[in-house]
Amino acid sequence: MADRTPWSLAGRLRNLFGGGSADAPAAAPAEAAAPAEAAGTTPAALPAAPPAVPVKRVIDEDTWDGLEAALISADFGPTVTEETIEDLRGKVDRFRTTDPRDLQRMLRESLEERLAKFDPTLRLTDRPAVVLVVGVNGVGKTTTIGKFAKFVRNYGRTVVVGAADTFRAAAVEQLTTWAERAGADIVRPQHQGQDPASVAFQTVEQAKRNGTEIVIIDTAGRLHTKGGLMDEMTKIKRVIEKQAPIAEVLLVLDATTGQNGLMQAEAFLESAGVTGLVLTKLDGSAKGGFVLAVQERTGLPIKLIGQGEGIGDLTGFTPHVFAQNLVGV
Ligand SMILES: Nc1nc2c(ncn2[C@@H]2O[C@H](COP(=O)(O)OP(=O)(O)O)[C@@H](O)[C@H]2O)c(=O)[nH]1
Ligand SMILES: [Mg+2]
Repeated sequence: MADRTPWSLAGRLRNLFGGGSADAPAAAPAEAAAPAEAAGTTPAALPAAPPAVPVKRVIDEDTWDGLEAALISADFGPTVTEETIEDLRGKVDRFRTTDPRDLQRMLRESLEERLAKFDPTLRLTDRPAVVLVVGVNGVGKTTTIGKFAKFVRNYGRTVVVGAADTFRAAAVEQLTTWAERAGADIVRPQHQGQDPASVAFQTVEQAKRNGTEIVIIDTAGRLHTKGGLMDEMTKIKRVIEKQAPIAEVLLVLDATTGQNGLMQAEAFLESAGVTGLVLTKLDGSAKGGFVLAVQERTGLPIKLIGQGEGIGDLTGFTPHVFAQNLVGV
């Protein structure tokens, strides 16, 4: 993750605080992103580098205004932004510092502290460990499953994926391709539109028969009626639990849609018994701050981060690294 994230916040803060010099090597990630962007491998979501302005040597009201604007534009949301500024004003007073570089370091610490209040550990010790992946259409569920299957295969675990998004043949084909690439088995519906719960059931059944260690179930993201969704999720969970406990229910959120995406996903939060979040598309996004807001809004830990469409573009979530990449020190 460290060298992949094009954090626009870090760039803005560098202008504001004057970080990113030799004594702040962690600012490198923001710069490392530039060649990929130039080569066209990163969506053109990054604002052009702001013109060089003389960096302030002391913390003044302009510094606080600039910091507030930077946090808001990085999608921290008004609550986190306000609380963070208040916390930092208190610290700056207490430590009697006027150096903007101290403020930048305090910001990193403050964000890291908040990010670390949630436990990002994936619970995969059951055998089989059943992981259900939910979320609205297009957020990256199927892609995440492909990457996640590879992620656990790299640790030598055996994996079977279940194509319980049964309504579109293309969805089954997409998952089949990912399973092949990841070296995972797949259970497909016998016919289009087969009851998703029965596919989930058969997947867990096959895992138990073959001694497969990890089961990952793909689901449809249709937000038909809330009641319908709730019924479908309850049924899928119930039939799985007849065979094995569910280890994780991962709600996938598209980081580029920010707070709006979270609202769309709220039905899943209520009905699916979510145990953790996956944030996707953080590669093309200037919105890293959403990460913090979303944990606090949902009370759920982020467990995985998707940063691209390649099979290796999934990592666990490390508050320290994340805060460092956000702030640039
Ligand atoms: N840039 C980027 N694109 C992603 C990421 N994850 C998924 N996508 C893309 O988002 C689109 C929808 O993904 P898909 O897995 O089909 O979403 P689903 O409908 O939730 O299963 C596809 O074009 C994916 O390639 C990511 O982390 N970064
Ligand atoms: Mg899908």
